[in-house]
Amino acid sequence: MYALIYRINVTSNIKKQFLHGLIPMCSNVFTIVLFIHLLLNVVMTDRDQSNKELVLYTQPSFLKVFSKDVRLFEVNGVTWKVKQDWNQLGVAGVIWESALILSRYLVDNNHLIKGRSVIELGAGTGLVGMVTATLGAESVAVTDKEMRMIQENLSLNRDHLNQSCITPLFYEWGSPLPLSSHIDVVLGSDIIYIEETYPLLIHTLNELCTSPDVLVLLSAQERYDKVKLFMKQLLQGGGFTSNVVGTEGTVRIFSIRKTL
Ligand SMILES: C[S@@+](CC[C@H](N)C(=O)[O-])C[C@H]1O[C@@H](n2cnc3c(N)ncnc32)[C@H](O)[C@@H]1O
Ligand SMILES: *[C@@H]1O[C@H](CO)[C@@H](O)[C@H](O)[C@H]1NC(C)=O
Ligand SMILES: CC(=O)N[C@H]1CO[C@H](CO)[C@@H](O)[C@@H]1O
Repeated sequence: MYALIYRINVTSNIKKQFLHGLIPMCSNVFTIVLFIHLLLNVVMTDRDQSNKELVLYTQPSFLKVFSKDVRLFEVNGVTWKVKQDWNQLGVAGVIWESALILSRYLVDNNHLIKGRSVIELGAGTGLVGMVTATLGAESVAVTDKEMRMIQENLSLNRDHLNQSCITPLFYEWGSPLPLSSHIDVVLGSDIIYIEETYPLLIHTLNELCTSPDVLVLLSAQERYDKVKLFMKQLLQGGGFTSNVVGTEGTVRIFSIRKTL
């Protein structure tokens, strides 16, 4: 109110001075806003370890494909739509080759899935879990610490899915399991990539594998020695055995079970 009365009373001379002062003032405000924006950007980028990891090993040629909004995949006679959101969600938002390869492996070996209770860890866009749900699984829990892509995708592909068979669940490795029911099969595609999470992931596998009957299938792209290191920790410290049951290009599928 005071400012309003002040403005009405200013003479044209003061008005001119006021306007001259306004331009530098605006540019100062702009500079401050820009600075805060940049600062936040640095803080946010630094906070997400997985985004940083990604930059190290992804070839630039991949990025072009990933930036497309919706990609179509033909698996098990169904055309799956997978929405990709590279900019907003980093690794959770793009579909990886190993997801396709694991999906196709499951289609070819659907006896491993039929009638089983399945959990997918680090599901990302949810393709593996969705394909699994069409192979006669009793139930499929698709889990990740980033849920938005899974949700969107389940709804994009709902025509192909039996809704009572597939459940999206928030789950971060190492934390208490998101479900109490017995699990027969654990799936994970391209989830071996952040060394700091290996002990958490191994802890989760230990919780899920209550006996050697529980089957774990992990697909992984060989990058540096990351996968080798994970397997070493899993076999030596974790009490598991592992066999390579499929290889396609640089992607391997590991069949893992708890030792007695
Ligand atoms: C490289 S992506 C693979 C996604 C998907 N499985 C695929 O193959 O397309 C790794 C996924 O693991 C998830 N992830 C990473 N760390 C996690 C953690 N500690 N707990 C749960 N999920 C995690 C990420 O959100 C991401 O979706
Ligand atoms: C959907 O899934 C549930 C739970 O696995 C199952 O009982 C039901 O028969 C399925 N429905 C169809 C149409 O396949
Ligand atoms: C099965 C399931 O939970 N589907 C979800 C897919 O995403 C939509 C929108 O985000 C949800 O409303 C559905 O519940």
